[in-house]
Amino acid sequence: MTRLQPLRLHGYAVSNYFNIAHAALIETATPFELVTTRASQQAEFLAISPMGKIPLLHTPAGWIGETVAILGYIEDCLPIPTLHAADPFQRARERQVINVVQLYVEAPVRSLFPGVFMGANNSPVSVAAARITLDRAVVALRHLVAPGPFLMGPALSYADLFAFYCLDIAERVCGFVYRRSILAELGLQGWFAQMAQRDSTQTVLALFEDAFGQYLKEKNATYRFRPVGYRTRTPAIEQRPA
Ligand SMILES: N[C@@H](CCC(=O)N[C@@H](CS)C(=O)NCC(=O)O)C(=O)O
Repeated sequence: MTRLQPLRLHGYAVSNYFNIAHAALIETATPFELVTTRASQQAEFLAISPMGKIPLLHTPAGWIGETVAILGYIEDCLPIPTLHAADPFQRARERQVINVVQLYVEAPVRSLFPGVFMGANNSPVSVAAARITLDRAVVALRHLVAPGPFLMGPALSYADLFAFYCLDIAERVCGFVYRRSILAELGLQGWFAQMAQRDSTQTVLALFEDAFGQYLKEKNATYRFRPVGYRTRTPAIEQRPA
């Protein structure tokens, strides 16, 4: 498909979902612009993002929300399969991993954001409930992924991008709440360290570190953040204000 104007990715770099979509655009060499946009429940925003969430992709045909749908669109616009395997079975397995990470790692961890990143408290009930789902997800992911060197084999896939940004946030939350390392339990520290070296990751996480430090201050968060010092390595991208 030919596009006359670049795609515009709306959101901001505190969001792990925005960061997945940003990394996918870089990794697929898709031309794009970033537009800083905060999630909102205002009617005007709900008209383009019905759940009031970020990220959002503005395409010549209209708006797309939900990261999985955004990744699907990016991939479908490419001339050849790039970050999904060509083989239908392998592709389905990649999507299986993405779903497991989204529903059974990211969602329970997100339920704990208030007490970690937002200056509030998590009830013992929510801490215990999240742990049950996380424990099951760890067992599931041990069955599903084996770095070789990427999660699904020799090639980078959307499963790697999705898992990287969700496990990054999960590692922070699980360390803080449970004093446990989900990466260690999954045996994924080596994979994670390799992923962190990619140019796309460095670029995305450089923006994350700036935005996240500011966000935690705004929220008076209990979580203490030590920036790693990621540096933008890919060519400058136009960033428009909201
Ligand atoms: N399922 C959505 C989740 C997106 C999401 O939760 N985004 C967060 C930021 S990381 C958000 O917009 N939160 C605001 C809200 O939930 O009101 C996706 O895949 O894009």
